[in-house]
Amino acid sequence: MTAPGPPVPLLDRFRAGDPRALARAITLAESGMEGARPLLRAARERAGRAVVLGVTGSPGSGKSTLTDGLIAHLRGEGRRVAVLAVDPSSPYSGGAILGDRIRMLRWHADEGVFVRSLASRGALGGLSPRTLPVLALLEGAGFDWVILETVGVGQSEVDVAAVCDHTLLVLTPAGGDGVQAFKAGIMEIADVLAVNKADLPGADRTVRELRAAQGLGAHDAHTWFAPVLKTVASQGEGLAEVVEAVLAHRAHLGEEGLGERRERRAEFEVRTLVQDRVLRRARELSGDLYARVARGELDADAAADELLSGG
Ligand SMILES: Nc1nc2c(ncn2[C@@H]2O[C@H](COP(=O)(O)OP(=O)(O)OP(=O)(O)O)[C@@H](O)[C@H]2O)c(=O)[nH]1
Ligand SMILES: [Mg+2]
Repeated sequence: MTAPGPPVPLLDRFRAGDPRALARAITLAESGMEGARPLLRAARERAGRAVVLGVTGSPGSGKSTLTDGLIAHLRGEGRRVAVLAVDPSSPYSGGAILGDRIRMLRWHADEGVFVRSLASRGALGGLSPRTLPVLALLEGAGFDWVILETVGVGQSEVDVAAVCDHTLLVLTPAGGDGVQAFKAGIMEIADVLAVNKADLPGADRTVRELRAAQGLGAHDAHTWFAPVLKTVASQGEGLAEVVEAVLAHRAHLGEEGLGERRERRAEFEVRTLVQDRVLRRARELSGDLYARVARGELDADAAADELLSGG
């Protein structure tokens, strides 16, 4: 069944940059409504101007505080900023949502700031299929910066890196966070590293360890070494340097590199949708298929073929 398209005025208002039309468009996209599609196409036609920055890192490392500080800094330069916070209600965040709400409230009256939270997480632990269309809407809505904040647990930080132009990894001096990141292979996804809570002991050591670790990887003349910066997000310290580092990475990527990242984003979006549909269909069609595989009546390959061919 095809739902009716959005009334033309919504599309016009979205094109004109009306924040209420954007909010409505996001609601449509989030719930996977057909009506979102013309809006998404309109957004895509104008995408490619915004700096799309992913902010990820361990729970409680200060991502939201830092994002808020980035908004303040960028607003000071007259930039328009949109923030998409994914999964702020993760069990890892504890009571952080209320703090986030209060923090973000101060932007309520500022038309140059748009903040939205999505509580959705994908079936495989990463970004949900609904996140990407929302990101695309924000990208096409005329913001100078679009920031995607998500807690780095498992697949999600890898996903963030796959869908953004730049990835900022937020670490802290506590508990050997830097070394952990290196061991877990997370450092490779970072274009900029912030050692936040640099007011706490051990920040300089963490920075040194991270820089040393970076030198160990394979590199050549074109390798981008993610700048390792100290920040005290709660005091707004080091944020100008973060913005500078992101823009330096943007210059490093150049038009070609940015085009590749946009394509990667589109690929990710389509792939996530395919994955979602296939898994949903597999659930619908599986019947006693798994039981038959378990009993050895059918091998797993044949079962997969059966599901993909429509049962
Ligand atoms: N000492 C210190 N505390 C900080 C700093 N930045 C943030 N915090 C505090 O760290 C706590 C967590 O900050 P958030 O910004 O909510 O961290 P988060 O990474 O968004 O947390 P989740 O979204 O729950 O993963 C809060 O109590 C902040 O006030 C900093 O630079 N120094
Ligand atoms: Mg947060």
